[in-house]
Amino acid sequence: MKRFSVLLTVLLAGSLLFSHMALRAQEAEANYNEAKVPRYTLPEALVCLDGSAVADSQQWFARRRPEILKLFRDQVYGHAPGRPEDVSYRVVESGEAFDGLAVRKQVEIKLRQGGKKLSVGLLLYIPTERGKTGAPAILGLNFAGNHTLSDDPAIILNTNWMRPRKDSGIVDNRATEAARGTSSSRWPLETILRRGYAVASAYYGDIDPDFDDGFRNGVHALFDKRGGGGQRAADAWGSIGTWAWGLSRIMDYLETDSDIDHARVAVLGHSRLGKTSLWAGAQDQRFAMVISNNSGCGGAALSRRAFGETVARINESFPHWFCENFRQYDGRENSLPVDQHLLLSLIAPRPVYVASAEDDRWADPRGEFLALKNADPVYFLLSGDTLAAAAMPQVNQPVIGRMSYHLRSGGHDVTAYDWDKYLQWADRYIGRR
Ligand code: GTR
Repeated sequence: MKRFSVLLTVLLAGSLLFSHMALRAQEAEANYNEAKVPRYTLPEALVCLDGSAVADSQQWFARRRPEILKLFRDQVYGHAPGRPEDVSYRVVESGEAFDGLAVRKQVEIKLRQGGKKLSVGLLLYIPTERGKTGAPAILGLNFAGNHTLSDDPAIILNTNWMRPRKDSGIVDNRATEAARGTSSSRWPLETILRRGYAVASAYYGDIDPDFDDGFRNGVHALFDKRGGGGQRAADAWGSIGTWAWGLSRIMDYLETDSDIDHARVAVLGHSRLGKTSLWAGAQDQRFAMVISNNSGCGGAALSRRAFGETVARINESFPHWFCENFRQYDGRENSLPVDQHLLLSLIAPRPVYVASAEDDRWADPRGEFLALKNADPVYFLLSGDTLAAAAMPQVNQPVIGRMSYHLRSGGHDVTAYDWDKYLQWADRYIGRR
């Protein structure tokens, strides 16, 4: 038995190393040359599929918005179910945190469907000083367990499968004490709390473990229906769809918690979780604001530019992220009926923040900027606001407004700089009252 598990660990480490090397090789051979970006025409945000123009917000919300949402569901992320048959919430732990700055609450969200169940562990820090309607909150999933956000010893160690962390050489797929606080640079909790915001986070693997298992584990197990021959529908949800759905289930809980002002919740995510926060914000209008940190391909970046990571590459490396239909567009981005400017348009008129990093060419910073810029017509129609920059701004010159953008110096990460800008922006719309 022991020998077997040693063998398994060696095999897992070997295959991880191999996939890591394969990924690096892909990154090296991708196109980073602006002159080689193919010619493309973006689908128009304000023209319906039948060719009629959208003239006002009523037509946008009644016709064009549902049409675009359906296209993303059919062709990109897949369709998600509604709320499960049964949901229950249990506060499993609470206490004072950070010398009285906040209250910590850990809530078990139990979802049941078709005789099966799934638990999501929500970690909440709520500022002690908050208004009558509760605190505004920033909600985001995390990559490696709630216990990695802070070295607060009261945070429950997650017992689910953990994605091995190539950056730190950890191939262990179980949470360990040693991992406490290892993501704290990405979650400056005390700074956020001092500014008056609550933080809500859950481990994304609680909703769906991030590996390709044929869509059998996580929340897929609760809902997936297979047709003849065990086939899934070509528009059945992938993992990004499940994580976004999980954010909405957390929002269901926040609506019941009077310590939180659920009308003032911003959803944030980095990288694959940035793709997730955009898709969650696009579908669920209860999210007051949406932040995409370095979300790249399948997130804020225009697919048609095929710069850095492409549709074909992402589908090959992460076959479980999108729906099966998305593969039709491998190398055929021009035939996609949508592009990511339309995903951002679905968030309008709610404030949206797209952030890129200069050295994160794999995520195509210019493509992220251009997607946001091309959401201008919808934002203008609904709010009168547009992105206050005609061309891509210089490094570390943020453009802040209802539509916000920055290109930070440095690489693929969430840093103090990013948070500083997000909080400045959030203060304008959902800040302290
Ligand atoms: C990369 C992937 C990106 C991004 C990133 C992450 O390997 O190619 O699309 O999602 O992972 O989530 O860290």
